[in-house]
Amino acid sequence: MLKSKTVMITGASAGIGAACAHSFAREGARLILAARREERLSELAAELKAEHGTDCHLITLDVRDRLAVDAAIEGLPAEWSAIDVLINNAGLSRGLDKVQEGQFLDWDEMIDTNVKGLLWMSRAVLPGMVERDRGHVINIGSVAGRQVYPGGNVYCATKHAVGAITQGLRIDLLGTMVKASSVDPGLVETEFSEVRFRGDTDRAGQTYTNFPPLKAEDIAEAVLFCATRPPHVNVQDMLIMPQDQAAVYASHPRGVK
Ligand code: NDP
Ligand code: 8X3
Repeated sequence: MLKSKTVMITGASAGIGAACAHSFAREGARLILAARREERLSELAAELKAEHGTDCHLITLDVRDRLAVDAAIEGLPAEWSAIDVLINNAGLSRGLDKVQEGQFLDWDEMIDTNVKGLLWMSRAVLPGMVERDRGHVINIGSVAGRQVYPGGNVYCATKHAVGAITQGLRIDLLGTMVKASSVDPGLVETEFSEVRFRGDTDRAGQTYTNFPPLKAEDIAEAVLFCATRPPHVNVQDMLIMPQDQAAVYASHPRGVK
């Protein structure tokens, strides 16, 4: 079903994005991989070529830069320009400050990446999908888009926005065969917490010691499931949690061996 389909993944240099690249490559897709860390993308593309013979087109891109996003999509070589699936995965959190103590630059970074970056990407790619009357935008939301936890304020707000944008997209795309989905993970062990705590690996590591977290591959397989339904089926949203995490503030402290 994905053989020779063109799939674009933002934030492909790590975590869930890189895992999606592996899953979609395994199924025969050709990949447009975007992120800021060029070297990581090159390493990933070399791995995918060796493992699956995957053709990759790499774009060094900061999704916060609207003009760069437009230029990247407009500048795609003809053989890469008809994107079948866009996975809006690039995202991050910064800190766990209370609003009354919040850092303006952290707020800017989360809102500009998680909300505006996702919108710039969608706005650039969707007209082509609508014109071709096929395509699929899959947004990586979060359980943080359904609940709010202490210190989560702005990050949770950005993920609530992702949920609203996906619902809005579904309505806007009615009458076309273009799909929109939101895949919302609970706790996944990636570089996410290292970024949130600005390289404090000890603190980041603590995030994943209470119970076995999800793996990036678990989410990649869910994204793949969404992307491989028949044309009349649109998985609108999907919440995937670790077995021991029932809600952002309700988990079972089983520990991790
Ligand atoms: P990682 O930190 O491992 O990966 C984040 C990816 O986003 C990196 O590839 C990074 O690439 C990219 N990225 C960040 N900012 C930008 C930017 N401005 N422009 C382009 N790319 C950017 O985290 P995850 O894999 O966990 O996160 C992926 C998504 O999953 C995020 O949207 C996150 O909110 C969401 N999520 C994560 C959960 C978790 O527990 N880990 C749970 C629920 C949702 P680079 O730095 O090279 O640009
Ligand atoms: C990331 C999951 O619960 O750490 O979206 O915010 S959480």
